[in-house]
Amino acid sequence: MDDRCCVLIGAPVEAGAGRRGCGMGPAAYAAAGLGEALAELGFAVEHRGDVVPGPLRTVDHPNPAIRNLAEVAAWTAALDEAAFAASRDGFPIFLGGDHSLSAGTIAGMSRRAAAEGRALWVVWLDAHPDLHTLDSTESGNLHGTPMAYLTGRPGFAGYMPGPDVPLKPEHVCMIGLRSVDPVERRALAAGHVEVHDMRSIDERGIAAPLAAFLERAAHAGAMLHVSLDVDFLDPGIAPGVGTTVPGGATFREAHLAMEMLRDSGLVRSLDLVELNPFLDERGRTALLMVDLAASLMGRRILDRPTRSS
Ligand code: HAR
Ligand code: MN
Ligand code: MN
Ligand code: MN
Repeated sequence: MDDRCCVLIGAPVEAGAGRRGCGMGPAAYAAAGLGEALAELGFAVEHRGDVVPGPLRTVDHPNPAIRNLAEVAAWTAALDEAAFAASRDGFPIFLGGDHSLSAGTIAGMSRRAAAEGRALWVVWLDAHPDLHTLDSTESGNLHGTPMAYLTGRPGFAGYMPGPDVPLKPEHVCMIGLRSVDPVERRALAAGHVEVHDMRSIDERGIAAPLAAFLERAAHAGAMLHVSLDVDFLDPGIAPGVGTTVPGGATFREAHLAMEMLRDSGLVRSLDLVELNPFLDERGRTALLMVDLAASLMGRRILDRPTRSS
């Protein structure tokens, strides 16, 4: 793997979200200058274009609420392959698209880690744990399910393609939670996922819990994946998302998390998810996500371009 090469992979999936618009994400990241920002940091940037999902296999599920299961399953299989392949060549950045895409990208990265004799660990930055199963989702929006799929909760077999190498819940750290459904709360209480909700960030800050998780990951020789959902951020700074939840991370909390993740040296891949350009205001959410990605990829605070507003 060439660690000075960045592979940009479009994942314009919106079948998992409750509203349209996430499919425009990859174009918005291009317009917001993601490629240029990475090149400025010294990366060779490979634009691999948009992943194309395979043919739909119609799958009926007894839960009548579920929407677009065949589409999400097809995206998951294609993104699993794309992630496994891209991570051989460089550092993949997956440009969403709604959060259902992480079912594929993280499964593919988990296979990559296994191929290198390591385990994949995940930092999940989100207002939501996305821990619904196909049986428990009431909204039927499958972007609320990838973490259940990835950690091997029951009920996905026969409907979804994998995952070949499930994540261990104790290798997952969720930061920023503030919208958790009762079923998800029970799953978190019974499981071993590390959770730092916004109450805990308010009280302790973001640095201490993240540093502790990164130390645990480093000690284990982990390969780390970061999944950044726009709604991790406070809607006041990131309005371009379909599921705004008040009380999210601030500008500096988010940048500090990216800077610390960078300094860990463990991160091998990144999802940028849930950007909805149709709901954005003059590109500000897209620009902020690009800015955060640049921090994760090594832009230091004193190198930031100055901006007046
Ligand atoms: N838990 C809710 C549901 O299942 C909301 C899920 C929203 N998920 C995202 N990604 N926007 O985090 O419908
Ligand atoms: Mn999410
Ligand atoms: Mn979310
Ligand atoms: Mn372990």
